[in-house]
Amino acid sequence: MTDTVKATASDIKEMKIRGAGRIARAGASAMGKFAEDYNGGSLEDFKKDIDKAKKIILDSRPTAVSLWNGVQASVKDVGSAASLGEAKASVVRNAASFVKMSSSAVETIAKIGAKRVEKGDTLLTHCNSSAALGIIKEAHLQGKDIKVYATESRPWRQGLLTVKELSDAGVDVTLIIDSAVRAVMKDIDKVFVGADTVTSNGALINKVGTSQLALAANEARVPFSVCTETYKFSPMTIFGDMVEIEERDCGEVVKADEISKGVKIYNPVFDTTPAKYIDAYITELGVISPGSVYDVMVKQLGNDIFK
Ligand code: RUB
Repeated sequence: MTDTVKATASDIKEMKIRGAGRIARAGASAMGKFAEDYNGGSLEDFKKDIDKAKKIILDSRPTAVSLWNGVQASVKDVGSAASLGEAKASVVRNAASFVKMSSSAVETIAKIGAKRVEKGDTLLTHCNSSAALGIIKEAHLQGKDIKVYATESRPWRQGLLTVKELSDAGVDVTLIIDSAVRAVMKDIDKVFVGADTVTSNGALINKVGTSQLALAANEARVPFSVCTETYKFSPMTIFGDMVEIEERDCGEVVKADEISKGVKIYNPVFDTTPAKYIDAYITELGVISPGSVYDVMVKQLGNDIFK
């Protein structure tokens, strides 16, 4: 197996590469590099080896379907290739086109979403989502004079990346601890978060804490929008598959010497926000309701999926 595949999987597992869009692009790029460097003998060997490479990448993080979709998009033509050369070329081509499509989707979402931000708005975001931050930075560039509250996002504290990115861009940003969300909600006009996976019934799986933020927004009648590329829509959920919520090591929450022996620690890193708390999905295809997610999925996959 190439070093790139193993190194990418390890970087994703250890969160050196993180965020649903980034891991999808990294996974696709690793598949492209694997195909480019492949010097095995036959098409049959390549098919077996690329399946192994795919598994290594997909096993790195279980929740974000973007990773699955990025890898799958890269290998989709291997099965129908007539020669080894054709199979390799298809993976290189498809991986590059996924990466290009993914980056351009984030730019389109920024343009579409910025229209939903009004002059003087105070926004709230959670964790570190490139799709959500794209919208916020675009609104700022358009001179909308916004303020942003960003959650710390324990235990990895991705909120520190968010406040750096926003303050570097010149945005007026305030860091809050995760439990301060309800305390600041009275000052918030709109919430923008990202997505790891979106299910066929319009529910959102995103960084743990997103669902309580959505509840607080709902109680205060603050619009809650999810900023997401449509490759974070999970086709498997149409067929009833559940989304696995990743649990990470308890050492990420607290050091062993900070806590009494025998105390259990539970560290789920994502949670599920039901569709009823979501006002809009802001995607590269436009602003859609949670109830339209299924239709978009089926349109993208084609009706053949039911055969
Ligand atoms: C990141 C997270 C982000 C989504 C969307 O979690 O939950 O909100 O991945 O990000 P983690 P993006 O840090 O555990 O990967 O919009 O960049 O794809």
